[in-house]
Amino acid sequence: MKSLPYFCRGEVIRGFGRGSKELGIPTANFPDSVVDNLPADISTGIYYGWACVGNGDVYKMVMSIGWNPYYKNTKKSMETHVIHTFKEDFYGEILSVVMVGYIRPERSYDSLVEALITAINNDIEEAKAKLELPEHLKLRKDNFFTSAPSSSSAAPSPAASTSQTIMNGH
Ligand code: ADP
Ligand code: RBF
Ligand code: MG
Repeated sequence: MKSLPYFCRGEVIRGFGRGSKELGIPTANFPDSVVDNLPADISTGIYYGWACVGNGDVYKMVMSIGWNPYYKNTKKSMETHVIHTFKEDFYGEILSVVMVGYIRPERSYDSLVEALITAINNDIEEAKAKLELPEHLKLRKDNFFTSAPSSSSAAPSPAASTSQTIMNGH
């Protein structure tokens, strides 16, 4: 996929509230403005990469892009599970992410919520391992994460020059 690594950011909005309640895996949802900006060659499915909330630390993440076939959503969504335990929700804050690799397509899992949870936990383990590769570790330190989220002066870093998208979520 030539669009990876793909950098983007936007405000964390409310979804259906299902991630935490039904799956035990909270996902920070992006608004349509971010979803609609995805390059055409970023297919739906599960990705891994790095994420930071506001000006906070950079953590590993897994992201789901698509229609959540298990729940038969009609709108395409982009949801990030940050691999870190936060003390509080962060609705309304700016989430910055870089997607660095693809894991798998979304599946429906025959209505078994346990199967979906197991799949997501496997994704998390795969993301944790893959992100230890030197080529991925270096992106954690990318200027993208240290530039002020809403700043218009956030210039693309060399690593990001082909695929950076800056969105301030407004
Ligand atoms: P929603 O449907 O509104 O997205 P979720 O149940 O998926 O609800 O919960 C997502 C919210 O949980 C995020 O918007 C964020 O405020 C909070 N949250 C807490 N910890 C995390 C985490 N590790 N990763 C993603 N979101 C988290
Ligand atoms: N939803 C699906 O319907 N099928 C999937 O295969 C699927 N995989 C996911 C993998 C990860 C790593 C994450 C974070 C979410 C995934 N989801 C999938 C989305 C899940 O259904 C969604 O986060 C919840 O419905 C809460 O919005
Ligand atoms: Mg969510």
